[in-house]
Amino acid sequence: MERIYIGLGSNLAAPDQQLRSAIEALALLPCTTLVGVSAFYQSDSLLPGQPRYTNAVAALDSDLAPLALLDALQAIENDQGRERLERWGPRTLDLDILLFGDRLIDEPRLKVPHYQMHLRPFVLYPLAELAPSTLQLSDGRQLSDLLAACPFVGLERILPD
Ligand code: A4P
Ligand code: MG
Repeated sequence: MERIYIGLGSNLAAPDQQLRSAIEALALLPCTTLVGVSAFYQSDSLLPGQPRYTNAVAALDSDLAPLALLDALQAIENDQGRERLERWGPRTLDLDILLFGDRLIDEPRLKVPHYQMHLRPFVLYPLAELAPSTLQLSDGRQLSDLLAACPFVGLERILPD
């Protein structure tokens, strides 16, 4: 079993509902237990001119191998109507593997830790709700240091209903 953190994001087609559906799908993954889900956070898109995003983080314990998990996450994205038209385009659902136990993964299809998580308050703050404050990433960085360098700006925390 490894502890895995997944970043969820949506900015199309009722984003909060997309996240709730995705969380139900994560709970049904084989060889996997859904351990926790953060609050939901709304923020402006990193690209101007796109609808606002809702983001959250989920914690899983899983025996799936990393690429098997990635396949399963992409199947959930596709089930929820994800169309990949342009990189960083608006999407009904984006599921990113943020951390996978203490693994450093550098494969063509999968880089872990997620390459931009340290820049993204909508990833770090929900992650901090679930992870121990002393969490060390597999590349040696401390979550507390990343949080200190990433102000809580532009985020609106929404309690799930
Ligand atoms: N891939 C590599 N590493 C990973 C990983 N750790 N987890 C590969 C998941 N996938 C990973 O992803 C492209 C490819 O990345 C996948 O096929 C997989 O093999 P994608 O989801 O198809 O494309 P994308 O999401 O458009 O690209 P990317 O780089 O994942 O975009 P991001 O980083 O997700 O950014 N603003 C707000 N407020 N909130 C957001 O969530 N998200 C984006 C998109 C822009 N602005 C945003 C938000
Ligand atoms: Mg993505």
